Amino acid sequence: MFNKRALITGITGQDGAYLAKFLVSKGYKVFGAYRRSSTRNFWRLHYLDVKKDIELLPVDMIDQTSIMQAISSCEPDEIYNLAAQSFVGDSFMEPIATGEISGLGVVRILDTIRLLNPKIKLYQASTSEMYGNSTIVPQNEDTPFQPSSPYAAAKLYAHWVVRNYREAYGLFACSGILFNHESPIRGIEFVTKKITDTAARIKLGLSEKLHLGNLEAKRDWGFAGDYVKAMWLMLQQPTPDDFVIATGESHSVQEFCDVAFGELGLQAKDYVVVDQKFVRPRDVAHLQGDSSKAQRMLGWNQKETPFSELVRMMVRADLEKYQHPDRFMKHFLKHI
Ligand code: NAP
Ligand code: G4F
Repeated sequence: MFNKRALITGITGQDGAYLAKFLVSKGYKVFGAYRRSSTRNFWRLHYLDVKKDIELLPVDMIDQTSIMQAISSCEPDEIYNLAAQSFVGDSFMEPIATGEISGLGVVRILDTIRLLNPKIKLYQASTSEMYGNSTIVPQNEDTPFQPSSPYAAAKLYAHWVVRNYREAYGLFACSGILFNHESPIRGIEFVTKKITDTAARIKLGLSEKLHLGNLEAKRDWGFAGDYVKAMWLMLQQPTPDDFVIATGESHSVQEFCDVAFGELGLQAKDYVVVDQKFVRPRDVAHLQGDSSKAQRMLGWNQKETPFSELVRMMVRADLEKYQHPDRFMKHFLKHI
């Protein structure tokens, strides 16, 4: 009936929702691992209309027992470890929690796989943040890592441990080194969503200014919907390996603002204010990825959603959210 069984950790996050949608479309039985909280948090799954198609399992990445129980009960062929404390800014304020969740979390999964069923394939969500302030641009799989935040250091530990379990125990474990990817359901704390959300509010007279930190930082921004396909492709290969996933283009935060406000017929310079509160103790200046290995070996297409289309998609979704709050609120109301 179902082709395969997949367990996704971080199901309530941006990538969890897009990956669930993608795997369901491929005929998978999808299990979603979520952490218990006082308020239910499944709005992204409703937004993409996929909540009805998945089975939810309670898992906290700092709790080995919950991980073991979930994996032994759903018997997955593939596990996608997307759960993380994923906000770089907060990792400076919560370095230990970040290390536990984003670093050690995957070891708990790897050991469960090793002891329970070494045939289970694992995808680990590695990140371009691991390159830090590398002077080499663009970055590929051979570029040396220079993590510049507690988040990046935790993810680099996870990255190496995945590789170590692959070599030491022969597990089918892959890391995707994904560059920034965004969407209409991106978390509001990330700069792209903060820009498109505030620009839409300004357009409608609901806000006056947009307060940001470092406007010079450059990122390689792609669309999350395109990137989850690469995660799946990695686990369909004959041998496990690590791959960079990126568009190959970078833009500054300032440029993102210009395109987003321009989309609404406004000029960013009239609204953007630099606020030291949003400048990090140490920032990463320029990330731009070279995904030629993934294009060659996975057949992944880096050009599917161009930068301008991504910004437009996000701005339009935010405008619609404030113009028709009832349509957006229904995703929250569904699970109350
Ligand atoms: P996200 O929206 O922040 O989602 C993170 C997910 O992790 C959420 O479901 C969150 O649950 C869950 N989580 C956090 N702490 C947990 C814990 N202790 N136990 C169980 N679950 C926990 O992140 P994303 O953008 O989808 O990214 C997915 C993964 O890719 C992350 O590992 C991220 O670090 C990595 N990554 C992202 C990007 C990017 O640009 N998006 C680039 C490279 C790598 P709650 O909803 O309960 O908080
Ligand atoms: O949107 P950001 O917070 O993303 P960042 O730090 O690049 O991290 C994201 O991408 C990583 C992949 O490279 C992921 F691993 C990670 O989980 C996350 O998804 O910040 C982007 C840039 C930074 O240089 C930041 O300093 O924007 C700059 N920025 C300027 N003003 C701001 C702001 N960032 C945020 N979040 N908020 C601001 O007001």
